[in-house]
Amino acid sequence: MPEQKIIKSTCRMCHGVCRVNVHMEGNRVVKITGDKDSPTSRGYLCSKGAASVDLLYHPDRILHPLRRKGRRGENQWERISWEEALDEMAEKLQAIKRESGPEYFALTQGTSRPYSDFASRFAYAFGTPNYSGIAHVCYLPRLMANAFTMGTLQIPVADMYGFGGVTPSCIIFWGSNITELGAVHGMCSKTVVQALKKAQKIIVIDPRRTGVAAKADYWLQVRPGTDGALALAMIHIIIREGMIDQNFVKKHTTGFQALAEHVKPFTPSWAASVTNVFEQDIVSVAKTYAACTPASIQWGNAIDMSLCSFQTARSLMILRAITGNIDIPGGDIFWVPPKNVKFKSPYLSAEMPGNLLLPLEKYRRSVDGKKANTSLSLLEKLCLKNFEKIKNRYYTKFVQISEKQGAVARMKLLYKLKSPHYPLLPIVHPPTFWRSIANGDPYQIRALWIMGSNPLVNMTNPIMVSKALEKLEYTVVSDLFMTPTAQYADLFLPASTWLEQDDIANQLKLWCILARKKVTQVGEGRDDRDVMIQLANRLGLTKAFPWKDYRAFLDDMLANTGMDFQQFSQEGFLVGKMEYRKHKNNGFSTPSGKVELYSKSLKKMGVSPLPVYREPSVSIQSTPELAKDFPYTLIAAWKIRHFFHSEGRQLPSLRKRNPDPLVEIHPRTAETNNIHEGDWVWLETRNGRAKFRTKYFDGIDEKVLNAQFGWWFPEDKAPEYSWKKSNINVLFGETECDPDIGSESLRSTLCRVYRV
Ligand SMILES: Nc1nc2c(c(=O)[nH]1)N[C@H]1C(S)=C(S)[C@@H](COP(=O)(O)OP(=O)(O)OC[C@H]3O[C@@H](n4cnc5c(=O)[nH]c(N)nc54)[C@H](O)[C@@H]3O)O[C@H]1N2
Ligand SMILES: Nc1nc2c(c(=O)[nH]1)N[C@H]1C(S)=C(S)[C@@H](COP(=O)(O)OP(=O)(O)OC[C@H]3O[C@@H](n4cnc5c(=O)[nH]c(N)nc54)[C@H](O)[C@@H]3O)O[C@H]1N2
Ligand code: SF4
Ligand SMILES: [Mo]
Repeated sequence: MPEQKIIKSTCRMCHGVCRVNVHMEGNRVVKITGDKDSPTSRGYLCSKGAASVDLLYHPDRILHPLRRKGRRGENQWERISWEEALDEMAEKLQAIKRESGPEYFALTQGTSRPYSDFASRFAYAFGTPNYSGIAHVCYLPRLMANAFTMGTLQIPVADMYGFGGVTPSCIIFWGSNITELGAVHGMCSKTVVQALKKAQKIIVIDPRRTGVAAKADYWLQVRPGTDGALALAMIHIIIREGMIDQNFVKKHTTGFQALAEHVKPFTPSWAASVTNVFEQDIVSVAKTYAACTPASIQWGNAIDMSLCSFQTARSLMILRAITGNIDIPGGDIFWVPPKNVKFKSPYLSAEMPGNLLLPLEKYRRSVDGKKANTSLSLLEKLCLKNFEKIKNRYYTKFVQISEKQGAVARMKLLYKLKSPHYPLLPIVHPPTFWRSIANGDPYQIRALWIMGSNPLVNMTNPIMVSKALEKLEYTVVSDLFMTPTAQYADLFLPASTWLEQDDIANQLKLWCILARKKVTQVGEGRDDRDVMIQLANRLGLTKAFPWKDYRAFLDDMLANTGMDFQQFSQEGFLVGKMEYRKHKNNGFSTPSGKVELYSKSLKKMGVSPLPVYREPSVSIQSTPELAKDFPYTLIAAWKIRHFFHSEGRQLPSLRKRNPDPLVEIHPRTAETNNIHEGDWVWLETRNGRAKFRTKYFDGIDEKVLNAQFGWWFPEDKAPEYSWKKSNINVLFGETECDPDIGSESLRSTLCRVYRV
């Protein structure tokens, strides 16, 4: 019998926040259980965490680097060594740099995973501005809203842990489904559930009657995509009723008078007509939120996916500020990260994402910049040249400024350099990025590295993404499995799972870091960060990647704590010492030092300085003619409890819990359309259709449908694995985007439904 032992680690089957026990027999992982002593998760473990063992040993995992043989789509591969793979890749990239310029290489990544901090750093160090991802529909709108309102690249978090002795008296769940999903962006649902039990008032703003909504004091069933209108009306009511926190507003905000004037037209009756919520309910909810302190807003991804995602997030920041709920015990707080940990988060450290490694003039060559391909004036050239010269001196200064004065300074500089179409998006705008590759406009990107992402499934207009993938001369995909996207690769680099990885997990938790321990190794899967370091060595980028390997990087991160990784992993975690009301001594990191209800910086960048509402471009209200043919409002963003995005469809223990792609439909709507529970139906827009199985749900409006996101079928035939069959993104073509930050309206479009 091999030796049995338990190793403590940190799960990463989602963003990863739960501490777990990894049960070993010799070198073999046999089981995962929750860790009762965990400060973040208190023993919690979800179905995905438990399925980690299935993932680790899954027979379809790719365990060696592969080079494509034959034509794309033939699914013919040859196994090569890591040395060969990295040599080949380095050679290709060098050749492209030499022949065309570094910007002809691009890199795109998925949601935050351990490689994240390294991916942008790698792109910028190589010299390309063409770095893209999914942030425009995930987290970034909220992050930027705070940057321009309170000055830091850190979003306020509902004080569910209650380190100050109290948890929120009033909790608004605003477009968040965390209790169903398990964990979201560094917060574990168990903590949230415990805080909910203690709250006096619970308010849910959601088009669907979620589990929390069913027990809430108020459930506002908003029409999808209209949260911005509701938020403005709530500001209106709170100001009109004199329910603001006078003291906080006076001492710590600017622009209150302008705000008060601005929101006058946004009456509850106006909001009622936009959101389909009763006027009286809007008034009651606004008053309850303002009267019940401390109050917090547990906001979710729904805010990030509309045509006014940034503006709506701004309104929610303002609601928190005018009610004085900022950084107080039980309110919406800013975590204090553990002391002395370097690069604790790319958001807090200006250095880690590597923006400044990119020669400044290169920003102007990004494929989504208005100035891409235009030549610089003599004066501009001179400025940039001098800027480059003094960059080293300036660099330190810049890092200091952006860390002290916050995110705004950093954004403004980037904006100047890149002049992007979407002024608040620091990375290349994803839909524009894929369109650029498909059309060779403004120039033809030649090589692409797709790092942990499945854009054929997670991007709108996937048909165009597939055209772009065909256009590329050299594509590298780093992943755990062959996916529809990976089938376009010339080179496949196998990644390691979390059980094969040492790591300092800090995914946006900020108040603590957690140790993840490598417990075993299956095949040759390699940590993505090691791959980047090894490639950087071949490409002469060692200044940006001075570490021998990523273990050395982890040691470096901890260098000032007096521990190395080995010691830290024995401790398990390191927590920051929470402090509340930090603004009392430090003010806010905005140009004015206050919460900017009115933002001059935004005005200068051509963005509305006060929050506004925009109706979805395709909706019952904005396109009534179209609604005759496509009568249902579609939410195309149902994240699934048992899967992380497009992952996990291969894992039997998870797939059996959700074997088919689902759409929620009201039973009466089903009846009208001659549809029964469990039927396969087509959802269709002007752009395309996809197949789903119906699930009856009377907690949704009769005119609204809610479809799962992320589907492809690993069991179906390669190379397509039926990625078009039930891919909700096929219903989106060229789509209008939020003019401020570029997000698509994934929470609201129009469709029809009929039986297959
Ligand atoms: N199990 C699991 N966990 C995950 C993920 C996963 O794929 N699976 N993904 C992770 C990631 S990257 C993210 S971004 C988060 C997302 O997690 P959350 O931030 O919780 O967001 P969602 O679950 O997408 O949606 C939350 C709620 O928004 C509601 N909603 C839909 N449209 C609207 C609208 O227009 N207005 C309002 N107010 N509400 C609306 C939905 O009904 C749902 O209840 O989850 C993370 N955690
Ligand atoms: N219609 C619609 N579109 C959406 C959304 C929606 O709700 N509706 N949600 C959006 C949101 S919020 C997000 S965050 C994105 C998600 O987008 P992504 O984060 O790109 O998620 P996936 O599409 O699942 O692709 C992730 C791939 O990475 C692989 N992988 C997992 N771990 C690792 C690793 O450590 N290293 C490497 N190299 N590979 C790894 C997985 O096997 C998988 O193939 O989708 C967005 N797109
Ligand atoms: S919620 Fe996420 S981190 Fe926690 S057990 Fe589930 S998958 Fe793992
Ligand atoms: Mo996300």
